[in-house]
Amino acid sequence: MSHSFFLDALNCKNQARPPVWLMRQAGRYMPQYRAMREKYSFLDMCHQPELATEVTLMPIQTFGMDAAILFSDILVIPEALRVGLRFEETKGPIIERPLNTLEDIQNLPNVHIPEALSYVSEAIKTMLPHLKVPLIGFCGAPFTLASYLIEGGSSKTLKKTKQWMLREPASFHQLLNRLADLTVDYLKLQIESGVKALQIFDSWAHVLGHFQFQEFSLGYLKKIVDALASTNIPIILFCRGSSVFAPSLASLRPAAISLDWNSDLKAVRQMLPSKIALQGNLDPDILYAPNPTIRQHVSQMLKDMHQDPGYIFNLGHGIHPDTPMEAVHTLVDCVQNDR
Ligand code: 1CP
Repeated sequence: MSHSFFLDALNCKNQARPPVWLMRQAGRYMPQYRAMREKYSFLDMCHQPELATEVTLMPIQTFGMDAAILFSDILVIPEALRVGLRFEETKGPIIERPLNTLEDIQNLPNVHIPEALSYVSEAIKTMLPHLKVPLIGFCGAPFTLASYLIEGGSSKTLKKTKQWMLREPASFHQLLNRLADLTVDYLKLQIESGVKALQIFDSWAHVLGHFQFQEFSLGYLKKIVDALASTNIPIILFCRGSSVFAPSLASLRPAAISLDWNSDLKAVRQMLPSKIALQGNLDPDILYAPNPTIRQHVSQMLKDMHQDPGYIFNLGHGIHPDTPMEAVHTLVDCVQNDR
């Protein structure tokens, strides 16, 4: 692998232009991806190392981002717990046997992660020789995983999850603990297989109030970050809600915090310790705008973060499936060539 601006920025030592990659950069907005999905199911693409490799490489070959992200999903851990995961075209993920009671938690099978998720390890090892940029591994945060297991799929309000959390916090903690332990094993597997950085997605943390976040999310993120500290692999923490939770996230001393699009990058930078890198935070909707508007927003962010050695350009959340390809070309060109 050649010298990496991305890894330099994670160490807050980047002297060059900021690196750029995009959350969900491998996916449905790319015609090549949609063509592959005509032939294979999403889960087949996750399970088969050659297919996962092809999709991981797609955005790098097309746009030249400075980092690749493993093609997989946060829901592979629930799948390994044999709760009946499937993906439906219009509804997204569905869990056939969602958790309803403490007994359901206790009845979850004991899974040996290196065995159950060996296909992820194989995929990482298959793709590494083809990559000239660092590979980012990832997982979902325990709170976000718990929400899918309880809701049985996507939900806008997470009502069942919050009701369980508030009515029976002890059993909710049991579930979070279990998921945190599995996640540590899973991330260790990814590290041993060769990823160079990790991102933890707490995509549903924004439904939590301040004290709920401390109790039901942050403590488990800490457990994971602490368990991996000795590996020296940089960890990026992303929450929807990270604008609000940034000081709490910083208390865990991750390598980087990935910011949602609601706050002013410059202001958050001033609030964070200088040893923590900052990633983000363009509103993904801006990629629907005409090219000059995209350039104007990107340039403003580059100006705000000018010469910051720990800045990584990214969106404030995942790229939308109907984003025009040309908008992505414009964004990447603007960051890499500052024009
Ligand atoms: O660049 C990449 O695409 C990398 C691979 C990747 C990642 C990092 C995928 C592929 N999913 C994820 C993470 C992920 N998955 C998150 C966290 C990030 C985020 O908040 O955006 C979440 C919440 C999921 C769960 C999930 N998987 C959803 C969201 C549903 C909801 O509740 O809103 C969906 C639609 C999926 C399926 C999925 N995962 C990935 C892709 C490309 C797809 C689309 C599958 C398809 O129909 O082809």
